[in-house]
Amino acid sequence: MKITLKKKIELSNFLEQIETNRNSEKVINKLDLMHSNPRAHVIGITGSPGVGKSSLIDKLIQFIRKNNKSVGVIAVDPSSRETGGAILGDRTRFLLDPTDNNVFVRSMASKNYLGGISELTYPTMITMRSIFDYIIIETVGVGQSEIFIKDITDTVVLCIQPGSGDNIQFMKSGIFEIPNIILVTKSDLKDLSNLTYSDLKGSENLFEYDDDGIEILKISSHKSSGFKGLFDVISKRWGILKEKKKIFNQRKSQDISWIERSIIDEFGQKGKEQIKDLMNYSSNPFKTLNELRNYLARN
Ligand SMILES: Nc1nc2c(ncn2[C@@H]2O[C@H](COP(=O)(O)OP(=O)(O)O)[C@@H](O)[C@H]2O)c(=O)[nH]1
Ligand SMILES: [Mg+2]
Repeated sequence: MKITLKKKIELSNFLEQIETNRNSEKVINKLDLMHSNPRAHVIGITGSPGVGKSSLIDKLIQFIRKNNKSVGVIAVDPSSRETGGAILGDRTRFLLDPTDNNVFVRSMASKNYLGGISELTYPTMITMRSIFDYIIIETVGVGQSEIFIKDITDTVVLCIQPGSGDNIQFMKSGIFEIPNIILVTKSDLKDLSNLTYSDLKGSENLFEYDDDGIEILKISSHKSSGFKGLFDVISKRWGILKEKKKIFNQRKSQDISWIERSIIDEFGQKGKEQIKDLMNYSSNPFKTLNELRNYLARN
């Protein structure tokens, strides 16, 4: 599907409305409508700062566009604790063609929302998911945000810096239960990346946590190598998710997590306890959350 300039402007405007007027009935209804019309495969890219996530996404954008598909990118910046501002270094890293309507990038600061992911990430993702063929969400791997990326994406890609202690550290923290795909980045650094790759391959059995297993690949953004392989793996996974209807259940439990996190964020753990028996979610997460919020505000 080709995206027109008009559509892109509409999208921008609606994302502004989400930021300024998230609890209005109009916005809630529109969000639920978009939620029930998903289109994209949502891919999360995470890993330590400097591992090469943004460079990789830049290449992925080009790859997707060459295949005539559309892509939306959400870059979540960790806010600096002191200033509350985002480190918006990523914005400039993507080499975008300003006349191409089939690419759309949104940067957001993570503020203090639980898990380091902005409270706006979920509604932004839902909106963009109904429009583009692919959504890519970049988050810095800082402990908890890795866990929460799983709550807003269909597929998690964890990037590992060659020669770093990343793999050992991740394994200790149990973060190897999170990714579906592990990428050793900067594979142009041959010796280091080969070493890290074989380390990971050697421990593969430790992180085959579900029946679909995990894919481990090497990639270089500088050499543009490994992207076809990555894309094949992404497509294969999408096929499995859809065929087994796993995607439906996975997204439904993500909706529930988001509702609960939003309640905790606003009303604390006590709020979550109060709504425990009221939670009977099937569809319309935004309306559901709004009703629960109204209930808690009254009680
Ligand atoms: N050698 C090499 N360096 C890379 C590659 N990809 C990224 N880098 C470098 O790694 C640094 C961090 O890259 P960036 O994409 O900003 O990482 P991010 O913080 O994870 O988003 C930059 O200096 C990049 O030039 C690669 O494929 N090979
Ligand atoms: Mg980056």
